[in-house]
Amino acid sequence: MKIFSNQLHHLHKGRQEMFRGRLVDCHEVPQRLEHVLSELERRPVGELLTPSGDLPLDEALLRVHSPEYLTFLSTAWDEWVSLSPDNVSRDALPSVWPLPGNQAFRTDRPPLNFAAKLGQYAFDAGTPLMSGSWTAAREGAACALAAAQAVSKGESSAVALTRPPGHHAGKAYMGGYCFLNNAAIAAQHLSSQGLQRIAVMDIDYHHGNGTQAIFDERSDVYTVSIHGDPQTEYPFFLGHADERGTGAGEGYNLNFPLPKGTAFETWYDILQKALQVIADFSPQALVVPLGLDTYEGDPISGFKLKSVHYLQVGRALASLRLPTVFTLEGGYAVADFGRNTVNVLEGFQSI
Ligand code: OKP
Ligand code: ZN
Repeated sequence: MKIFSNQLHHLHKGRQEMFRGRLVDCHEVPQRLEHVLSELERRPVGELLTPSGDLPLDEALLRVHSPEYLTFLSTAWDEWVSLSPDNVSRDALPSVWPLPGNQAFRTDRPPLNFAAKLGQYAFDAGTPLMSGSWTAAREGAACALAAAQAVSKGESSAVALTRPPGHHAGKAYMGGYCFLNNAAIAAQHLSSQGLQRIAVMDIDYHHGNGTQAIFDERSDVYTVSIHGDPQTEYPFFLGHADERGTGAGEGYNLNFPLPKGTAFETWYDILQKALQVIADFSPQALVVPLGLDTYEGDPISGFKLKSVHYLQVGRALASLRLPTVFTLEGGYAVADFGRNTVNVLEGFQSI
């Protein structure tokens, strides 16, 4: 198992996020990844690597995200600072949005104002954009691309230790701590290399709205997600069981929303069901957006999995016997995050 990481993730270190009506310290912190790396030192499950500098990263990003959005991300920090020199010590958070639907604000006249632009490209106020966000997100995406490349060249599994996470980011939007959709970048790379059927099994606590939306109209990438019911859980506006895909993609998305408070036994039954659906699709590869925020100790989530259960989760994923790419998503019980992540990988390797 090849494991890709990059120390440049440290460049993304948001200060505060809007959470339950006030600004609180960010949950998605650099120490998360340091805990994974130190646990991997204690319990090596694979070869630790840094992505090579000559990956075709720009092409890979453009196959998933719009050029306008990528330009926005790459210039946002400079634009923010150019508004006022004081902004150097402040993160950018959106505060105004073109609410869609009946109220129909105009989106045909792209705003010049930076706060308005941020509202155009971000769907929540929980995702601070700071000086290093673009570089860190890009290097995270490079890990995802390198992992997908390793698998497409014959490696049986590879892990991208991505931070910031990615599964909430859409073709042209950021949100939920995510900027670039690492899992989609990995899946798209496998597709571009000629695979005709790829499955995505998202096991983060939160619905992978970005990944679902990116592949919504495609029948060659089957997206499956088990998550907290969006009626009560973030991201609220997507992730219901009746979302089965659109057009040619109809039948190639499947959501398993579960109530907040769900414990391992119920969750694991659903995982088995989801994996059977994936097996019936007979994919040639699997991408797993791996969130560890299903953990009982997670401060912002509501499932009740215990550390030991993650070994079993890894074994269940491995039972599909598919070339597999993992991307790292959520998990905010920081001190236990390394153990839980490596438990999944160790369980996976044991099969
Ligand atoms: C990212 B990932 C609710 C605020 C929720 C966003 C959670 C993002 C989770 N008031 N904040 O899927 O772990
Ligand atoms: Zn999550």
